[in-house]
Amino acid sequence: MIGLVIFGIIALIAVIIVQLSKVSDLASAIKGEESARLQSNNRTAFWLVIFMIVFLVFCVVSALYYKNVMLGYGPLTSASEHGGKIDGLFNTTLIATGIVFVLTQILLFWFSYKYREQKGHKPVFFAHSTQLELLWTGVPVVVMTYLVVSGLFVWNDSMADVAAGEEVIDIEATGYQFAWDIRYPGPDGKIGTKNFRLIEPGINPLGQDWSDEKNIDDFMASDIVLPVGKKVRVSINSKDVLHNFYLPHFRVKMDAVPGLPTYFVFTPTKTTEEFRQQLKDYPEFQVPFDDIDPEGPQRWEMFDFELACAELCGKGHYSMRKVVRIVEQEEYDRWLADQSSYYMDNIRNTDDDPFKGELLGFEIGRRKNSLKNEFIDIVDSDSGEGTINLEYVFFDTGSANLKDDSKYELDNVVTLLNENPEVIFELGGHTDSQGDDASNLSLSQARADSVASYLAGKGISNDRFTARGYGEAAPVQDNDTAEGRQANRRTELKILSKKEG
Ligand SMILES: [Cu+2]
Repeated sequence: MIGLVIFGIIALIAVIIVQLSKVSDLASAIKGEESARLQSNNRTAFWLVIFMIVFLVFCVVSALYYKNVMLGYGPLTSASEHGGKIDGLFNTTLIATGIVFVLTQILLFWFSYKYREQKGHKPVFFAHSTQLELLWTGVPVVVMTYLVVSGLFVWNDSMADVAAGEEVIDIEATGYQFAWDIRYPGPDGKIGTKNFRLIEPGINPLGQDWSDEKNIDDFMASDIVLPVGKKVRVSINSKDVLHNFYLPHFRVKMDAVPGLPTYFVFTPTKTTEEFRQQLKDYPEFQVPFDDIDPEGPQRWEMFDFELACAELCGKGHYSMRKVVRIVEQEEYDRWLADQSSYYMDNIRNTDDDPFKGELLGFEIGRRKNSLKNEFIDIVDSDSGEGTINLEYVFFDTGSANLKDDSKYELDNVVTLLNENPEVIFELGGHTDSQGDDASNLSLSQARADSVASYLAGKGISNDRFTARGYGEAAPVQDNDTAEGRQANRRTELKILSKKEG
């Protein structure tokens, strides 16, 4: 509505100017041609100078007014290592073109004032001036050369790939209509291979090749979370049309091209929290985040870095937004530990799994870590006592023969016992309630003995432990269900206390 009123006012002013010029035409007819033309020239020349002043003041004032909401200035200075150089380049270009802009505007309007038609002034004509030609060719050549060369340096710097052996966090962004899939490499630090022929919506959205072990621990993240100060290499892909991976606050912008992976390497230098503190000091960000709730949080408090698609890729283009969180290293490590592998959650032991029924190195590593955590928690506790269920110790049915797979768990136990020589313990064998009590008791004793001899064979001293069969006497779950019975058939490592001295 206000816009309409302003437009109306401008239109009316234009009408008035046209009418005034008609009046002056009439006046010239009355007063005589020449003096009327001189008067009109004077007036036009005067207003041109006024226009120039108003225009230049408007340019400067509007630039200053909007400074704090433009990338690169005030609160929105770059949050990445190379970003400052790109901003610097923009500023150099702005200063160079700004000087030329102001000078040419002043000359343009001042000349039309100074050299307007006046009584007794005669124009001078000259066809050629070598000095002038040299000046207006030479100066732009020097300035342009400087801009292009310094631009090349910044370009090479910003677009450089990771050097061989350099530490980097590899992630992958795949754009499609209308979202991004963000894939992290998992604990092995390597992103698994993929093939578009393997893409199955809902089952294998990226076409990951499950026979590549690097894929096993890869996980998909809903937000992009990255540690501050670490180099990140984003590999950028598209599944359908052109998209563009744009992180405005980090001055990262790269096309996502179907069939042609691109990349961008950058290093975040400010955490989300630090950036909010940077915004906090500026009035533009001290306003309510939500106009409907003026008492609610302010804009700086709700700020998040974002990933946007900067290619108009279809009608859902606007929804290709993701939050980017930059955190301290400890928080990043905690977040990583909470993520779970796409393969383990969705593919493991299904018909799509080429390793169905096999034990994977990745799983062995996971078991090792969880056993270690349990063990350390008990040893570090006040009492120093507690029981660990050795989940991955298996026997042949009805026998005390250890299955081959058990060696992973038992070797982990040996390592922990060697690292903590003060620990003494009991090995407990347990069965379910099927079969008669006496044979269950003897089977459980035989199984505990079998684990004991394995440990002894690996050099764990006999005086640190005892082996005891409990038969069916100590169930942990109901023996009425198959799962309950399975849980009751178990081998336990009971840490009794720390050996004195
Ligand atoms: Cu897009």
